[in-house]
Amino acid sequence: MQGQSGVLGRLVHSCVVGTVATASIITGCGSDEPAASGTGGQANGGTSASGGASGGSGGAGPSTGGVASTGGASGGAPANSGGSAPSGGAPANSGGSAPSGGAPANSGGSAQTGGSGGSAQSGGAPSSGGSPGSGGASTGGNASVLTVVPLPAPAVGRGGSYRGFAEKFNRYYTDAAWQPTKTIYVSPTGGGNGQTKAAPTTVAAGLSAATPGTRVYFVSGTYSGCYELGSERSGTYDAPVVLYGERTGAGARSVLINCCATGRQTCINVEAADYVAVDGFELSGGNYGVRAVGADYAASQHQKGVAVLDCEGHGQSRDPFFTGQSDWYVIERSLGRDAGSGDGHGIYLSNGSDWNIARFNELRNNYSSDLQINADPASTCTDVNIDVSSPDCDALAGTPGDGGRGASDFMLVEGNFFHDGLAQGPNFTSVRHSIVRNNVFAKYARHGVSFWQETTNPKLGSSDNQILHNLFVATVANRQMVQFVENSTRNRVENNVFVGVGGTRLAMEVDGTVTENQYVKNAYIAASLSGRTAAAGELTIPSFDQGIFAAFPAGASNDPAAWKPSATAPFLAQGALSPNVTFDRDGAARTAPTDLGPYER
Ligand SMILES: [Ca+2]
Ligand SMILES: [Ca+2]
Repeated sequence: MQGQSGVLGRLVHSCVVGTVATASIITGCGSDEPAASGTGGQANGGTSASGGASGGSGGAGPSTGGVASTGGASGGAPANSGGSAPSGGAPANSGGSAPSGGAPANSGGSAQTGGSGGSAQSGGAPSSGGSPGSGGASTGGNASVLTVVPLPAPAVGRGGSYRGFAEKFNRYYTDAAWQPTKTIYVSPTGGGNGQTKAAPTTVAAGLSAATPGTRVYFVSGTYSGCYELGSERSGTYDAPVVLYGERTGAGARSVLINCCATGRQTCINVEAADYVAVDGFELSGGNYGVRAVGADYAASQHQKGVAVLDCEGHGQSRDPFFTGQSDWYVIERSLGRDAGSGDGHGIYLSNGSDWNIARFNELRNNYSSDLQINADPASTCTDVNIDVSSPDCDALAGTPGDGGRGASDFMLVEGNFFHDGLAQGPNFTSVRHSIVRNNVFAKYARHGVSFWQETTNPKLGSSDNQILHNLFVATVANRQMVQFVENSTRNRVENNVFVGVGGTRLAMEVDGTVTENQYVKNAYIAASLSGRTAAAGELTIPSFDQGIFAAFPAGASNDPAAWKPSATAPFLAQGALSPNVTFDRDGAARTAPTDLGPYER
């Protein structure tokens, strides 16, 4: 939110949304980085809210249960999650028997032990288990992370399981066989009836005629304006509304929208409309490229099923891609660059959204954190008089009731290329039970990735996440490549590569509130640790040799392949193969023992 909250006395960085017609509270904001980093992010909320409901119950459901690959068959099963795959290898997820719902007893069950035996993943099929929302069981020990699916397939197919929940994503994304029931052609000038490509109508006419199942086909050209779909233009789970930008014969985008300069200045705004897909647009300027928001903070008021695919947003003063209160959102194969000083995030997922996917995107040269996931409990809870320690604020997504507005759960951040940021790397702020894998995080002017939060409620720490097979690169001194602070605990950090360039750099910073992270087989190359020491079996390599990468220095390149390992990379064939990360960033099958980092060689 904007810094209106004098009570908190926060130096909130400005990231307003401008005039919001239907719900002025929709903003999604929060700070850009932890105060601890010392670069001017504000301190946490500092309210006195923490006291209340702690005590360990209620909140976060199941333990993270460790990645299936760890195999540890035993116990640790959270009291009632039901999950925790019996050693037989039954998928933890299906182990369901989702207890009716009582709040999951604890989140404590040590992640370390919770793993499942065998193929949690392979078997872990579709949510046989606890029905979504039935209380924790669905994540059951979380042994099933989520199988890596190479492009061009979607991360999850139509009707499949996503982290133990029946998927609710946009069908245009999950179902390649889907066909629109109606297509309306539009062009910059319009003039036709819209029924054929030769007779396109105006964008305004096309959008106002959209109903579930409609594809609005933007013919090649340069458009000037801002376009909006409101709730009356919602699609449905079975019949989405699709905004499609024509491609050239070679498959390149050929529709450019130059954003308007008035009002919200959003090229494409999806305002409390569900099940809208936006595919194949270049969006230039304005405040936002594609903005997708729900109706209100409460989970039941969130938007559902927006998909942003193969788009490019650049030169927005705020964010190329922005969401708030938007569940089951996907952004994939999109480029967000050159976001400006008004907010400056390449992708911003805000306001306690859950079940989001950010996959195979490129973010570069953005003014602020290139991926900002901020659940915004200050905005979604404190500012509207909801205690941050109440289930309304901190409940795990999918648990009974309408809670969890101040936390973002079950996010998937996979295969992205984050690089050459003008400030800091991705922020995971009150982000829980999420997966971050096969990404490249290379070079920031400030520091790298942060797992943290803005409140004093320990349950809102960025906890129970899986950080697997990523590459982190830093060139600046004394700024961490990744940070876990403010109760961002019970995270599993495995098979990652940390590289310092130009001298020994700080790989990781961990504070005293973080005591239950697991660190397995990470490689630290010219990279130091703060707050912990390397675990047994981790690789510590004192100096960096640029020959370990395919094409170092990669600074002039926007090709992530520059960061592939060479034959001399010291982190090849070092890790245990996880059934949950069976493919690398390029879709190549991983083989045991697996190479650390995002690429298998
Ligand atoms: Ca939530
Ligand atoms: Ca290999």
